[in-house]
Amino acid sequence: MTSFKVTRVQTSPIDGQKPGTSGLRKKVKVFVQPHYLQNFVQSTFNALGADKMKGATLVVSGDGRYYSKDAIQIIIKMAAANGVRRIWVGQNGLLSTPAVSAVIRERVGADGSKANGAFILTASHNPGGPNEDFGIKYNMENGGPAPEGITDKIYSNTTTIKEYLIAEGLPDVDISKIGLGNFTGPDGQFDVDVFDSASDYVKLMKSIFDFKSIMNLLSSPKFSFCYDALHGVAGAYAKRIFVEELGAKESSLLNCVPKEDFGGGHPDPNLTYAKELVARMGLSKLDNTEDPPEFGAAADGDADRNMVLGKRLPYFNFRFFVTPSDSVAIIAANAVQAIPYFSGGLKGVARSMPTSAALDVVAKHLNLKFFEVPTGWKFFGNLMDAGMCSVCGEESFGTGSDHIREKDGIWAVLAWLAIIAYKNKDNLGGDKLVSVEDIVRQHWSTYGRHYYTRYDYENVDSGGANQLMDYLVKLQSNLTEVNNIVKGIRSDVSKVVNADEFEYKDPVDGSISKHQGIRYLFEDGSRLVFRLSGTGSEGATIRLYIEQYEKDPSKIGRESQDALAPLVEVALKLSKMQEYTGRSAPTVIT
Ligand code: VG1
Ligand code: CO
Repeated sequence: MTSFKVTRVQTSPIDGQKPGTSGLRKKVKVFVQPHYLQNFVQSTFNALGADKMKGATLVVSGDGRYYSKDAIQIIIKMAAANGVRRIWVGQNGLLSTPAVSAVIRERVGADGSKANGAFILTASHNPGGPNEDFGIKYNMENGGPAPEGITDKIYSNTTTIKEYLIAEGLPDVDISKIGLGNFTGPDGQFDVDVFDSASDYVKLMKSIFDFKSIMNLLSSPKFSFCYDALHGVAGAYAKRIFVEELGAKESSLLNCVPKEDFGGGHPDPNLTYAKELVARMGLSKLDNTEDPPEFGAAADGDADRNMVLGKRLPYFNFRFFVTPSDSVAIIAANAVQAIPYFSGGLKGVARSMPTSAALDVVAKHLNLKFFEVPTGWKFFGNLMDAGMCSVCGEESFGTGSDHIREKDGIWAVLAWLAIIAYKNKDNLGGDKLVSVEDIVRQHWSTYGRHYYTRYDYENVDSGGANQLMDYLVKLQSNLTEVNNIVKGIRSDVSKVVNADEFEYKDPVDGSISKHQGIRYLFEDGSRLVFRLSGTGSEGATIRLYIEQYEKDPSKIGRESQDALAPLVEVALKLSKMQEYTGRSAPTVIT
């Protein structure tokens, strides 16, 4: 057995290692600087405590982006030196973010061991490659992202760090082959277990959904399906689940080979970046090829996000887009009937603050506990651990449930397939499929429709972005002035009745999170929300969220950009967007 020694390497603090909404994300060029990754990893070990690390089992893997393989070898050596007993690595270093969460919660090692936490190597929906982004975050024993208490401690450790520990004499581990490697160090035995990236996750999905009913749907000549992994890690799971388990055609998969640079694309599943899927869903008739698929979906780099599209008639240039805010509401409304895991009822539902209130209306109708939390998945975990929440979601293409403690892109697609299968259960022999569009329109006619859009201004000057936010906060102290400005812009929008910065008190541990977004709330339920992104790696990104509720069934069928035009105009002028950012249009509209 190869043995290793522990070396203490002198280092000094590096600026800017504060974890954002979901871990530390920076350009690869920043991460490869001497000691950069090492400082962050040691600061994490120190934040968790040497006692906790001694004898621990940690998962290390990610979405396979550029620099992951080097980072995995460094983390293995540092873990060994910090007294960790076992490292679990998905084959080739690949594990989707939801699969990491599932592995922490479900996997049992050959010797009966369970994982204590994980380093997830991803910058999620940010592009990858030598000139793009890398990222790292730590997940806890419950499978969820480290809470703010821990990430604050990690950050403060990065500002005082003096040394890190690394194993000397430990060879690089071959992570391309499944198997166990044993080594010895000063603390005794150290193992590296390379395992199949998909099997634990596939097993979990099979325990949640009725795969047989989804298979029936997929094999029906009336149904057709398309999944775009945007060359992210979802591809590794899509093939196993949709093709091998559920019998979808191999040709249903687009961009399902994981690549270090996501094929040069931006692995963000929205109408702007998921270009191939969008084309397949809307433009096929132009090429005289087949009809567009009935159902299309996409994932982001680490497979925790999802976009759901349906066929829309006429095909020309159209597809039916399900807003993520509607998606979580529709899943919650149908979960008990369509998904065996929920057959005993839902414990409660939750959404992030900027997500539309579509879920609120479902919660009210079904008499469910309801929570509104700040942006980022870490806030849902406490509710789920306390048995208060079953289904939750964010407007940013994140949907999930208490089966794990991360959002789950493939789970969301399976949930939609389960709902379509359920709605068509007595109808697969009939003539017309109950389509994605039918399901959404039925939902709107029962619950009303939340028109919703998000404008992102990416990579704007940080100074201007901060000034805009400061201005909007200041304005909030005088609602009369706000309403004068609003009336001057458009006389046909309702009145602002409240304006604040969102603050959250966790009902489980009592912790308080302040400054979680600026809200302008209107009398008719409309909302404007402004936030600065916490996941970018350069400059600032301003997110503007615009929402309007419509209960009148005769008015729920409009195009959302038309319905929201007055509020959009108010939002842009009220915030002086162009003045502060120099931008006349957003980078992305969803
Ligand atoms: C964004 C989204 C947020 C999501 C986060 C991580 O954060 O708005 O809802 O939880 O990304 O998603 P921000 O701070 O940039 O708005 V993922 O899939 O990038 O880990
Ligand atoms: Co992601």
